[in-house]
Amino acid sequence: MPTRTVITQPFADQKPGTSGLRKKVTVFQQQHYLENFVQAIFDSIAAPQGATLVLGGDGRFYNRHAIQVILKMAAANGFGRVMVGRGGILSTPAASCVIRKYKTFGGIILSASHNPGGPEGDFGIKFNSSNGGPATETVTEAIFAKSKSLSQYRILEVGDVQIDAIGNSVLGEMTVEVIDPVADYTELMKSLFDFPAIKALLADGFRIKFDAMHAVNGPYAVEILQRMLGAPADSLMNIIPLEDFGGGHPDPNLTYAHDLVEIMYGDNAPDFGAASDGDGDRNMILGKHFFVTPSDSLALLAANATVVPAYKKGLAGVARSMPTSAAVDRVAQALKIPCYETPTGWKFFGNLMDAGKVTLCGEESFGTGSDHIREKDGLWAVLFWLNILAAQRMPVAKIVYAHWARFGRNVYSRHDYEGLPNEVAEGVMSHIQGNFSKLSGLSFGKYTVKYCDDFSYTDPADASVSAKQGVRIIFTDGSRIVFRLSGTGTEGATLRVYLEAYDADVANHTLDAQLALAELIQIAQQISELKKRTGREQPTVIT
Ligand code: VG1
Ligand code: CO
Repeated sequence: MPTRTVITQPFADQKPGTSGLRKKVTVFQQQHYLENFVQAIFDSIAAPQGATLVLGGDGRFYNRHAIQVILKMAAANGFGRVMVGRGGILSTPAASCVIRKYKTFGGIILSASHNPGGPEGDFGIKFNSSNGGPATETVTEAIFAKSKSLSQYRILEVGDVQIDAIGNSVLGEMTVEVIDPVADYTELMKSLFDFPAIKALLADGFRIKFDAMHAVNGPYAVEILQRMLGAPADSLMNIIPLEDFGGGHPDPNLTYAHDLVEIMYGDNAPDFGAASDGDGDRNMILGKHFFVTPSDSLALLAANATVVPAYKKGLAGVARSMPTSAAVDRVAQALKIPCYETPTGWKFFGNLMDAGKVTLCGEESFGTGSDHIREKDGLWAVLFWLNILAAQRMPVAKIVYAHWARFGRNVYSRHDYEGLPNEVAEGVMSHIQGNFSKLSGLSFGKYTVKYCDDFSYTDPADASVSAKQGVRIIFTDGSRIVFRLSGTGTEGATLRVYLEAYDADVANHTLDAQLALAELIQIAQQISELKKRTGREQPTVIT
């Protein structure tokens, strides 16, 4: 079959962000745009002739087209086999699972995660290495450098390959193997958790509600929660994956998962509620009339890990991203295990896990995971919670209160200012950075600034340095304000303000995080001149 070498011009804007290249679908639809980036990946990863690649995505608009392009390019670039999820579908955690299980060279995941989909929405692509995790900073930099100098790409000139039935077909010298997107992941989950205990919990009338948000996790949830664990059909909602997620924003938080939130805060609310995002790697956990912050969730999973068969021997260590609250640090201290602080994005956890330093990790942005794969994992977190609930047989809120009573509470909130002009957002950041020396030692009411800095991280595995990962203002009592610019947005800039205060005496204080953090929110405004500089009175999203 003829391989065509296409002469092309490089694009200047293919810099991968927090997790891969994310752009508007219309940007990806430019001639050669997708092909260039795929060739930049292939040129940077030095795959041996005949290597195996895993390929799949969250099923959003443009997924099917991109799958065909990548298959034809993989064949023209010397790959021997591509394992593709049926229909081009693989959740991010399932892709990570398949890459590891079959010891493949790596994989390409098509997703813009929690960003909206559809012709006017977003698309994304990223390369994961043989450990199943997002490519390291070094590889990502190489891909970006290559994308800026690329002058040609190779593609097979053939018709489309069938991807809707399980089995093998041939593309040039390459085998296309269509796999069941759910089976390997399901088997892994079964090996980690106490399925009989969870099944018994559900059989005893414990009611759950899982919202797949019309995204990729629908079929996974049907198989695991409904078919294997026996949850009644009405425990699941929005389970049919749609190319535009039903017009919604597949981001499991209190703002965008409002259907579920209404149910969980309504009359006759179920005992447990959860949602996951576009590509299935995020999770939101709710109890009856109760929201568990992701930072607390991570801490709680760590504190209770030994009830889960896979973690019954304890944890090697834990890790959290810098903006994530220090709740898990307190658990690590009590368990006498190490706790690592990394920049935002999952790629940094993978190296710690490969080195055996960390078993559990998480981020404030509704991401939790463990060393079973090298991505965060939405359904895994749901099963972890159900396993704990099956063991403790207490309401979600009670479990969280008991945790706070033991460890104290890291009251936490994130305020996002979306769609700001780039120069305004950067102006806020440099204004704060310019005032570091003036801020140190300054007192604002009961809060005194201990120090401020720009977070920088040296990866213990490859010694790569990631600088300017967010501005931290740390107070003498351990409270923190963090300012950071998002690396996943596709329109203007998103400024994230992370607020955290430690409360040792939870029983006597308000549950309402916004109230409890009111003073810190004021200080954040004052330090950043946010209102004046952005003209915004309120954040776009509060989580
Ligand atoms: C956001 C989150 C970050 C997460 C990333 C990818 O990044 O804050 O914690 O790792 O999304 O998540 P940023 O740069 O916009 O803050 V997902 O579910 O897109 O893979
Ligand atoms: Co995601």
